[in-house]
Amino acid sequence: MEVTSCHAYKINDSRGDETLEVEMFAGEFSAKASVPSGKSTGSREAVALSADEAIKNVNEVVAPQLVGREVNFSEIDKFLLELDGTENKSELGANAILGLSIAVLKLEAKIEGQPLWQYIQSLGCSTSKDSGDNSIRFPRLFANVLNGGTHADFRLPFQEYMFVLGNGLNVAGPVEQLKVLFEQLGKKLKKNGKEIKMGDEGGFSFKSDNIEEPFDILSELHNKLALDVAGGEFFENGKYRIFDKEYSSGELLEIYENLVKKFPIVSIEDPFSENDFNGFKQVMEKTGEIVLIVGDDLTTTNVKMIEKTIEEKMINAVLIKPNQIGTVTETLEAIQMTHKAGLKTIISHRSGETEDSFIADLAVGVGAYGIKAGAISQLERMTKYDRLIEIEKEVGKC
Ligand code: 2PG
Ligand code: MG
Repeated sequence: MEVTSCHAYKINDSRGDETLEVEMFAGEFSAKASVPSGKSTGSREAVALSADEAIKNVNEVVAPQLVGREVNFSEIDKFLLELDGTENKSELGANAILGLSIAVLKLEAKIEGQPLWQYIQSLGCSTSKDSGDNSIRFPRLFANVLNGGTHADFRLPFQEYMFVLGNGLNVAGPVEQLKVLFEQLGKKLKKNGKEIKMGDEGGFSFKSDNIEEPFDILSELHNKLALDVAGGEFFENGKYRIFDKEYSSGELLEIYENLVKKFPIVSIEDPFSENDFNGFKQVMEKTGEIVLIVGDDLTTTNVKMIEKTIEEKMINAVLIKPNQIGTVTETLEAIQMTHKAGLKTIISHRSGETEDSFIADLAVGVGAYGIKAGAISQLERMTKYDRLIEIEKEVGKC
């Protein structure tokens, strides 16, 4: 079937910032996709244009050339990359390209009459494929509960404090558990007399001048904690600044080693700034046996960086964000490369999210180890959890 029409228009994301939604048609079939945006971005990410520019590019540049083409996401991704012609997608905008890329994949799945996760699974990036095991895996929830860094007014030192829930076999149960834990955490913070604000990803944020305090609170409620440090956000002039004190990379490493000894931390994302390669190597050496060291700003869903950082033993897991790279094809290549190397993927939302639940289907479709979808308090995050639960039901019927 061929694309019969396609257009983009403006919507608002969870921060109230403008972004775009793309709608694509093929005969009686249609699909929509919208694009999130990040605040703590890596310098190697593909370039997003303003919503107005991206929409103009979809409607005036791409759409006229898209109509009449076969609904085939990998062919259309190739066409988009050629039309853009830049390394960082700055001509059409990575946001314009991603909206189109996801929309065409969704349309293709609809035409094939398959749920999106199943269609993605058939593309063959799943961890289970190589082992010959065809069972469906559900991602563990890396669920944000405390927000800090640039994602919150009260700047807790690290950007995201998460509970890790689930074991890869189911999802509705872990979501229920998360709801209970999130409520308990809210009550506990209030009882402790904390002034609470909501951060960008829907987690709580409070004032603290003690690095260990959030871990003390969280570890009383749950025994698997994850962190997104977003190390680049407090890196200035070669030093890491926490509570007005400066730390060298080595001193920050000691902080992590102590935290890992003292608290049930199972995963640390971006512990250092994106160019502090030595910091990553050191933390892997010291803690990589027991902790996931996850690349995000370091790797930016880019196969070149993933290859380099895996080879040089800087990470043992990769965060996957489709909008860091711009097309579904390249996102799947990044996932495939990570899985082939025997490492884990965590599929992630952005801090400015939309109601699009694509990452839930992607996570199940590729058999990702985890999903980072935010706190259980904003609609833009809930749509991902709700979609995972829906997929669990669909799997049951397969
Ligand atoms: C991150 C993300 C998402 P942002 O750093 O992992 O949690 O934040 O979208 O602001 O880059
Ligand atoms: Mg991150």
